[in-house]
Amino acid sequence: MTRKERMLMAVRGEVPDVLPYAPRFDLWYRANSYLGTLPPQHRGRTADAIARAEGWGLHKIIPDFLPEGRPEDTIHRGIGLFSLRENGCRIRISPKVEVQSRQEGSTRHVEYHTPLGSIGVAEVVTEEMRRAGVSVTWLKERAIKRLEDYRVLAYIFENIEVLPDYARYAEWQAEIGDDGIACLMGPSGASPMQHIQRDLLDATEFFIEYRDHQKEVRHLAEAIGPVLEQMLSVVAGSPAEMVLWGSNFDEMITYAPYFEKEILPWLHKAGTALRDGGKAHLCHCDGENLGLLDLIRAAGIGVAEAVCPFPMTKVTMAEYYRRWGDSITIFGGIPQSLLLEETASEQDFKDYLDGFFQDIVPGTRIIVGIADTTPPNAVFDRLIRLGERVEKAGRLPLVSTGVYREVAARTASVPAPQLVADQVLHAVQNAVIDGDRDAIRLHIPALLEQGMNAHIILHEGVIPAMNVVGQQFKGGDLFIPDVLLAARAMSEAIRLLEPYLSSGERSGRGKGLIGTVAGDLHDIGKNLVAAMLRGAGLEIIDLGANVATDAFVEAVALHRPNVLALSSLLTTTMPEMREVIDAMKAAGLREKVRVVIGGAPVNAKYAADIGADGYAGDASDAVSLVQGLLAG
Ligand code: B1M
Repeated sequence: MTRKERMLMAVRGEVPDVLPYAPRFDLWYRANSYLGTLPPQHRGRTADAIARAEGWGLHKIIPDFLPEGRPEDTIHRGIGLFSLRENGCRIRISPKVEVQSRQEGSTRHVEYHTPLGSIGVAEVVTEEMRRAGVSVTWLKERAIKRLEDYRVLAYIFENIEVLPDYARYAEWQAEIGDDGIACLMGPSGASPMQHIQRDLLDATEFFIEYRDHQKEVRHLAEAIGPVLEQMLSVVAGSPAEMVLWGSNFDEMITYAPYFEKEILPWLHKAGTALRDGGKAHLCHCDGENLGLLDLIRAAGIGVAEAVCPFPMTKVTMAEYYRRWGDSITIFGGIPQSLLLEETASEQDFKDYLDGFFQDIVPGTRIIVGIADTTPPNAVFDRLIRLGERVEKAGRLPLVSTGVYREVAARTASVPAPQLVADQVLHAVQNAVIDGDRDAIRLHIPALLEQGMNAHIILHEGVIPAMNVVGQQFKGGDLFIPDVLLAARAMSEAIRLLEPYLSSGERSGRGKGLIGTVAGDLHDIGKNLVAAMLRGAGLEIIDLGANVATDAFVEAVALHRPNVLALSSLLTTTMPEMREVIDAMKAAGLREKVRVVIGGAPVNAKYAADIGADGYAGDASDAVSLVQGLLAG
């Protein structure tokens, strides 16, 4: 049986002889080949040649978005469209839209000029990104920057044609041959709204725009819809066996009500067209899926790829298999943290695998893979041993020894929200909780005019309401947009109350600097923490993402903050936090500022190890932590 046949059988829910194994290691390969640090036995080999030499299936789901020598394939990356061979289609824009591009150093600028106006995007790939193995440019300047950009973009999308390009796809399919499934790549967002969210707006800005400018956002989504329809008909009619339609679902970013409203209907639509075209429908489910398990199942997808279980997320492999295993093929299951010495000892690695083979009994609908991909500093030997283990213990059907791991607790129990009973403050509290800045502008001046003390409005109205928001977010009852809008309403309240507060109270809440460390572009969590800290009355200077160590040190010297908050979402960038702390020591600044850290891969122990003053697991804990440190 070929590797491809095994995988296809798993996709169809049939029972191959042995579990298929197709590890994704593009990031690892690109970084190590760029740095000349591939293992000696694999020097000079392509990634596919390495997989073949090791006897693994080829993981052909996520393309390389930086193809050598074909810039035209990625020219529309800034508006979320690609014409790669893996797409099986080509994007053609009508001559009514003039497209200009220019390269300046590591940055490519692309401008679209239409009769309704112009928009521009800028994307960058730096030396540092190449060293980290990154395979897609970073959008430094997004397409939507002003309200008028919505209608310009709508015009552009109304003038797009999606043409089949099956010949190049078929060549690629033939290169892969019997060693893997050439998964054709549909659009990056599963639906028009997710397309806007992922590609056209800054990740955090989207949540605000989605609430503040519903009409414009919806109008643009309506213009994108027909382009996705065209794409669906092209991919459904293609020679592919499997199609990727839908990526990066995450219970916070594509939170359940949003997923249900904006994504689910398109997954149904795509699923129906793909099934009619005889194709398996695959989604790249690399995020935190606990709050989305039932919705993803209801979407009727065939394959969930990059499934990343506990300990990197809250859902154990056993739970995934129990909830999805009868209808969805799970491709993944090995969290990448298992491949790193820093986060998993040899014993942890072995224990995980022992449990894994029990969690997936009888082993149907499983393709063993890495979620999401192998990091550059992974212990390569673990990929090899994993392959050997699958070969040895993966004869199907698997037999149970009765081990079952429960799903991890969602969060610590959330105390019931406490609000003061005072009727006159209710309106202010509700305005904060509802994120209603206009209501704040109405109620606070009215209360001040009635003679209410600003200190009472702040401490008995505004701050308790923000605490409620933090608790409800933690408990999963409020979502990211709610928190961002509440924090914005709270900042407005503080601005209005400021002149009436005592000078001690005005200056006493403190100043903070925040940023995501070098090499790390994840900024949604950091932005949330910044918003909550602002909401709690701190003056926050946000240095952004991918902040160099020197830039942190210079900013501390310049702004003299009370607190420096560092965020990191990648195991590979965690060490940057220690670098920042060490550099501050060297500059004689460490004693002058409290350093706090957060982000998915770090914890309290790590904070202590690197000499930070504290760790917070989420945005509301960050507020309590910082307030505690400032009070102490
Ligand atoms: Co990426 N990504 N990503 N990604 N991404 C993760 C983090 C990953 C866990 C996915 C996975 O493997 N399942 C994985 C990291 C694995 C690891 O190293 N441990 C990963 C990877 C591998 C990558 C790339 C390398 C993928 C690739 O190229 N193959 C690449 C790296 C790019 C780079 O940074 N150089 C990459 C890219 C991206 C996107 C650009 C597509 C996008 C980021 C968009 C953006 O931020 N502007 C993205 C996303 C969205 C994710 C997931 C799906 C979601 C992250 C998120 O925003 N969550 C994520 C999967 C996951 O986390 N399970 C994943 C919502 C947010 C509110 O939560 O950020 O955790 P979070 O923040 C929380 C807390 O952590 C805490 O409070 C926040 C609010 O409660 N917190 C702090 C955060 N910072 C704090 C600071 C504090 C205190 C608390 O200071 C005191």
